[in-house]
Amino acid sequence: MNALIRDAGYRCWLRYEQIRDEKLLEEYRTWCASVVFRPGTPVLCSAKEELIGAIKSLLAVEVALSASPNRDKFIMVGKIGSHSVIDCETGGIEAERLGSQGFVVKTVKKPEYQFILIAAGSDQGILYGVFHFLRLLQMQREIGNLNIHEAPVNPLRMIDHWDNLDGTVERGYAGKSIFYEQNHLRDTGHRIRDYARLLASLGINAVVINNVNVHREETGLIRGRLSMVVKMAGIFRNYGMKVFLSINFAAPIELGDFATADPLDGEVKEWWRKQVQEIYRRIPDFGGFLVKADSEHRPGPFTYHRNHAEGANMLAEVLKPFGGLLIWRCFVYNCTQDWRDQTTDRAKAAYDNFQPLDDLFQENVILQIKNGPMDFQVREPVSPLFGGMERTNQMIELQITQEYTGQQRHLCYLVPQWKEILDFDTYARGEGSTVKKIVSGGLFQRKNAGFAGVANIGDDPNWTGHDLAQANLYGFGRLAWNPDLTAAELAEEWIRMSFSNDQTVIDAISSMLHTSWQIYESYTAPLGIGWMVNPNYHYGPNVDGYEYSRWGTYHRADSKGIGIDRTVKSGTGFAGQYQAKNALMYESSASCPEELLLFFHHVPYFQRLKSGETVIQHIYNTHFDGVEKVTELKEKWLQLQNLIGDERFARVLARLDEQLEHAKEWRDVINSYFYRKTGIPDELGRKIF
Ligand code: GCV
Repeated sequence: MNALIRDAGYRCWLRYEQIRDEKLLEEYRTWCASVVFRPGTPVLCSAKEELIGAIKSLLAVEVALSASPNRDKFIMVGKIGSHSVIDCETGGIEAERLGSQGFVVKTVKKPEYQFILIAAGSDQGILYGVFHFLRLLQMQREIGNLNIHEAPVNPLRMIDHWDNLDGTVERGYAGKSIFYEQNHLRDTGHRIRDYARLLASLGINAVVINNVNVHREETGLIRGRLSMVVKMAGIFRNYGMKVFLSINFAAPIELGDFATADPLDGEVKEWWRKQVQEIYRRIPDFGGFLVKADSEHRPGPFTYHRNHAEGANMLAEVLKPFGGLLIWRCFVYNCTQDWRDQTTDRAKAAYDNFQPLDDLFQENVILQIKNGPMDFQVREPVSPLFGGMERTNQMIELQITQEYTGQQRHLCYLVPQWKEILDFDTYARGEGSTVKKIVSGGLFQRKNAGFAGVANIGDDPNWTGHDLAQANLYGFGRLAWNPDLTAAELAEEWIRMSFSNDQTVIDAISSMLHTSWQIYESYTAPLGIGWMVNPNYHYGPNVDGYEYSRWGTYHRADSKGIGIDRTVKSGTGFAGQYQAKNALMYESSASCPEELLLFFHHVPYFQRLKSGETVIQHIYNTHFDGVEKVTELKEKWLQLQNLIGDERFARVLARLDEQLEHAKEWRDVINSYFYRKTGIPDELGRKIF
């Protein structure tokens, strides 16, 4: 059956559709019909299978695989140091430039033969090089004069799964877990393997396979159910990825061995040492642990009056002999705190808890810091911890799954948001101290650093529910490899590989993706206000709904004004957690970026914005505009009716219809709430329900 007609979206960006352009097809065939490759390890076998399978599918050609050149044009794949031809061609490249995971893709032209060389110093590098080459073919790029050297900017490029052993996925919007079902591994065969292929194609090198909220069943993954982890590690290993586990800090109690989990208790540490020893005996390349402690009712060192460095270091020390990492989350706040008093502020909690501990963490501890000080809202400032801890390893945590950004029912391309965050200048070491330079380890010369993204996939046939949400997984992985790639470049790559190389399709989907985040923001929570969602499941408009709003709203709207005063002068003092230049910028409502105005300031509804409109009118306008813009998104999509397959066309259209209805609901609920609260009518006389 024609794949364009029956298309579940399963192949994502590894579709390898046959190229139709005859000239290009011929040109590619002359290079690709012969491959010189001697794969001797599982990772290299994965690379070989991918390469051969993709060439066959893209070019409809049989591939001759050999150990040494026997044609005048071919592809040669191999490790630097394994073949004199490869060494000769890569001789001038300093090993440092490639690092342990980089690669070379190069067209070599000799009088007697010509070939495309894919070479690296490691198996992983070769796998990434192969995927890069296949990306070029899928994007129909010229391959006759290649000279590409790439190495990942970030050492750790990790996907965090919030999957539970019962098969549910916390904040999952694309079906059930692909890993687990009723406390067993679901399918160790094709689906997890295909997922590993998708991740490896982006350069992901680490996967946390269970939820950071570790329930009793998942606690058993370190003991009792370890064989499940062994199996998963085997699948991911073949694609160059290490497996990590989220652990329960109180596991010694939870598993019934002790009455305490005090990190300074020698027996507790010994207990952890034994578990870790056994894990490494069975999984010698195990990555390490991820810990959510003292947060949202999770146990942690505070119970024993210990700080987070004491908690993390105990675990880091037992992992260290095996080369394991201990990733400790900074999402620590007291969700039961009554914050009616004007100085208590959840936004301050992470910095208050961790900044004083700078320099106290072991070398194999990495602090995993959410991009913002709150919790993955549609708009937040950057967490002041970036740039606030120069002597501690840090990695950024981004949420690919769209908890607060439309739950994969609304289109929201998150790459532009992430780019803003990564390019934010913290000024920690003067101008140019961007977040991306901190989380790469570059700015403060840290070896352990990187990116983590909370997965947005499930067992829906298309992995992400909304077909266009695949672009977020793609964009995350590519940015983790190279944060300098632009949102536009990434969108284009993704569209070309996932949909078509037709310019009309590229232009239409690019424009939909690029506008989508701001559209979503406009009809949900403009000016940085956030949180106006239904309790617990965090979907749909409810101005006072958020569960921890029970002691006073998160937006502090009254009849006169709205927003949270986070200034040092008169508010919670959060603005003062930034380096001076940013602290000053946020302190004054005149210099505070308008999109964050209500995050930092409580302002009267009649305050004028730069556009000349009042805050209240801006709220009304954006909500009306947002709905209009969703209508335009839908119109753009309708233009593609005959240019992409019917199934994907229909699925996305259904989501856009749903989005339009929900955008109207947002508009009406928010606007009428503020009208009731303020009594101020819409200047343009529109009906506010
Ligand atoms: C895994 C938010 C989410 C929780 C999530 C938590 C976290 O609060 O709503 O579901 O828990 O963040 O990141 O730990």
